Amino acid sequence: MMREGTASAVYRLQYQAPAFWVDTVDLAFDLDPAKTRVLNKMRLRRNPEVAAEALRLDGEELNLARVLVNGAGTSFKIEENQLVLENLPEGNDPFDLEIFTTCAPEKNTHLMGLYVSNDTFFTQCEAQGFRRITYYLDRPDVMASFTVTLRADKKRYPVLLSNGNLVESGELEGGRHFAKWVDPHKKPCYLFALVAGQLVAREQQITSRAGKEHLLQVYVRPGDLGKTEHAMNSLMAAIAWDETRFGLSLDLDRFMIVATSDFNMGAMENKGLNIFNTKYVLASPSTATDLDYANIEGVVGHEYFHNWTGDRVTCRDWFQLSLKEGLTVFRDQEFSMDMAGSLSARATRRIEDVRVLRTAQFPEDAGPMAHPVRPDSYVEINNFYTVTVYEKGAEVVRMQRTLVGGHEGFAQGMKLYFERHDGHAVTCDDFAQAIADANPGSALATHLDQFKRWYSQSGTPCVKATGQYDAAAQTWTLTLSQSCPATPGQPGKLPFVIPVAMGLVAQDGAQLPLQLEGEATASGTSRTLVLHEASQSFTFVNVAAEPVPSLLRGFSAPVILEHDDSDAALLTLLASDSDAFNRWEAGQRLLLRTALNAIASDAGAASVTGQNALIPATVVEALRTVLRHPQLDAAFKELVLTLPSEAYIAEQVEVVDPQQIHAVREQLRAQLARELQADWVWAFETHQASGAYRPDAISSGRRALTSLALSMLCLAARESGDAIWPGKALQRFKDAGNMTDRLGALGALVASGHELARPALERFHDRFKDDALVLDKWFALQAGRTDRGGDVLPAVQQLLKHPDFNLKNPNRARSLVFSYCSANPAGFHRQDGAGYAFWAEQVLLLDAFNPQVAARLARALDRWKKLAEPYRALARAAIERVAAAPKLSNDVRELVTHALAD
Ligand code: B3K
Ligand code: ZN
Repeated sequence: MMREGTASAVYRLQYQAPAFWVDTVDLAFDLDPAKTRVLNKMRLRRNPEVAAEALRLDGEELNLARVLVNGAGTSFKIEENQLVLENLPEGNDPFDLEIFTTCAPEKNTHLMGLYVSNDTFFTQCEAQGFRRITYYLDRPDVMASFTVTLRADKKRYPVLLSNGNLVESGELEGGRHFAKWVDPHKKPCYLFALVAGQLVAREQQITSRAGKEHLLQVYVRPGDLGKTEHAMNSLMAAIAWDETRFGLSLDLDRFMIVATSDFNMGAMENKGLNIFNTKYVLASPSTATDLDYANIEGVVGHEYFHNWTGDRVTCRDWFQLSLKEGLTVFRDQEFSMDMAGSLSARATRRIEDVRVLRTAQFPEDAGPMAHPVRPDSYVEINNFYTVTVYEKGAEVVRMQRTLVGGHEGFAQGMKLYFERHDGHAVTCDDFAQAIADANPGSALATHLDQFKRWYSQSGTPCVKATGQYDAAAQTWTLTLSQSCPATPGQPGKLPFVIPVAMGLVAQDGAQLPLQLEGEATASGTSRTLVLHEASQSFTFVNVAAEPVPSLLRGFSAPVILEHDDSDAALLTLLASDSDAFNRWEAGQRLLLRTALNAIASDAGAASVTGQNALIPATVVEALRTVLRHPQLDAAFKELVLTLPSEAYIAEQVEVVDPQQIHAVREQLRAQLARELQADWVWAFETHQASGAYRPDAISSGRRALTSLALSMLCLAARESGDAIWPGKALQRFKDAGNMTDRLGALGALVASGHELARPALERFHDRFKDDALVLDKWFALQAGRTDRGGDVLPAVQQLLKHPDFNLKNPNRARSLVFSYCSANPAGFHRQDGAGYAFWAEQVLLLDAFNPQVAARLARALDRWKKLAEPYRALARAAIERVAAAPKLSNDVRELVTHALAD
């Protein structure tokens, strides 16, 4: 059902404390898919600090049967999804409120609130799903003690779970049974959860460093138990990590994870009862790739870390979402880095995180949905679970760590944050204040107010760097200037506080000791400059020869760095920078430069299979050196040898012709395939992983490099017409001992457009047709094809009719529709606009039953204004078609309204 009318915006500055507090909630559920009864008994009291007559409780799609105040009937009214009670007892004494409602979980296609998947009940309450379960003060600053009783048919729903501790369970009449759960911690209702169904669990008893016993459980459908080992290992590792790194221990006797195959997002951190998309739980070597294994570790860590950063200390209001999300992403990134081990494996993780930031968040910050890390207004909060709030938010936390001098100071800040705010709902300001207060005298404390502009100003700042060498004085002066483009609602910006980690590299590759003017001696070869004015200069002394600057090491701030180093300087960094991130970055900049030059001169207009040598020979040689390097990790090599994505290249040009960008990138790929052919053969043959599958950083790096080599060899074979490598790819596809290698080989065949791809795809389907997560990969691979001269749409249309396709399942929808619209620019941006028409159709179809998933898809055309004609006009028409639909959710309406705004 669609909400009627258009909801209005909510503003951060209009925050008001709740007029009532809820002390306790006692919920009793009689679970039935068609009609679930919910008895909600609350103890409330007035908030003496807020003068309000009426209690307004949120509720959506509920059937209200009874309202009692202190056991007696009372008058009430329903006003726009709120239950309004005006005749409440006077004074500040607590009173009892009992509300009896019913709802229909089996009809809940939004997958928000209480819903059914595979005859199992699940809930999703963040951000505002609890109001679809019962009338409540559905806001994160109302924290209450929850008691939950679940009653259901015992045979059909043998497992009954909710947050906290199981205090009682037993039989009821008529084949029913019950379980009563008490959560020892107060929580906002968005962290409430229940699960009921036929599930089995992998269990693990652990003793924490503090000496406490805990039971860990991972619940899945019968048959999937064998795929839960990695999730459980990840959970144990996350628990140990949080104790060691931050002194934060598990505060529950029992911690549960439950997997469901129908889920709008990745996972949810409900207190003690995390609910996960199966994609982030289930893994076996034969069905999951290295990426899946890494994602499971990251997401299990992320949700577990929320137990403190999110659950114990939560958000005052939803504008503060990054308080928990930015911080928790930062924590999961650090966890994954620590798990990766070696220095170079850590750098690999950092590169991957920065890639996400630059290919997804930077465009968001430059497009119609640009918003600050702490937004100022929203219509639908679900639209603000964005890469800005999450990934840029994590960078804002990372910069705070840098500005207090590193982990020690940051850990002190976290300690103070919990001392001050444990058990409370707070703001982003409270967080930054705690980190700064624990580090008096730090750059963060000195510039705190200005630093907080990272929370309030949207847009990606640009830092322009120029270096001036004075041979006579032996000084090198770096001038850094910052600016930030206008974004919707923010025409002008004030300077940010930008930590710029840097070093100087000699022409021969040596890392130079750094001594700033005024310093007595040189110290170290890397340091962090703090740029806080519009423009600042830093002079280094005792610099014997003109150095090559390595700026923004480790990507120390989420900015666009403009520095016109020569190719020679970038080649020096690629060969010798001690900072692995900047080493990679130097290679990417060389390749990007090549791509942009080719685009400017329209070299991509030549046929894709043409033999244009666009990449300078020196760069090809440097890449060969990296590929053949005896010390570098395979994972790092794979990142260096992978070209910047089409989406990233598109962000660097004023007017985007997606087909031209694709053609140019394909030319570059073909050139690397051709000119490094012997090296690819060598890489393929020498990096074969042997022995049993292990998802560690070293072995997954070897697999990544062999898969890249194989796809390059198949590409080169396409040009030369040789059949050996496609044949080898098919053989590898058949013989592979794990999904990473199998999918890598299949991907290489598909991308090269070889005729062997078709039977291989059929074989893959036959073998994995009963495994939903693997089938998702099968759909995604085909939707992402670019080998047909951009004509993949007919195949996508055909796949929509495939008996295994189901738009109602979010994972499946993502695997086909999103893979095509959001991850295949060459297939999607067609001269005839048919890709956009398809997009509009799918957005509207999805919106009719799942607005949240529809809204995600709606964002695929965010950057339409940047497109060249005819794409631009066709895209606009498609967005207008969606905007003109007679029925539209607030979710999608908010996005298309932004997209079409001037
Ligand atoms: N907090 C949830 C996301 C909820 C999304 C609601 N639309 C998952 C996470 O970030 O851990
Ligand atoms: Zn999160």
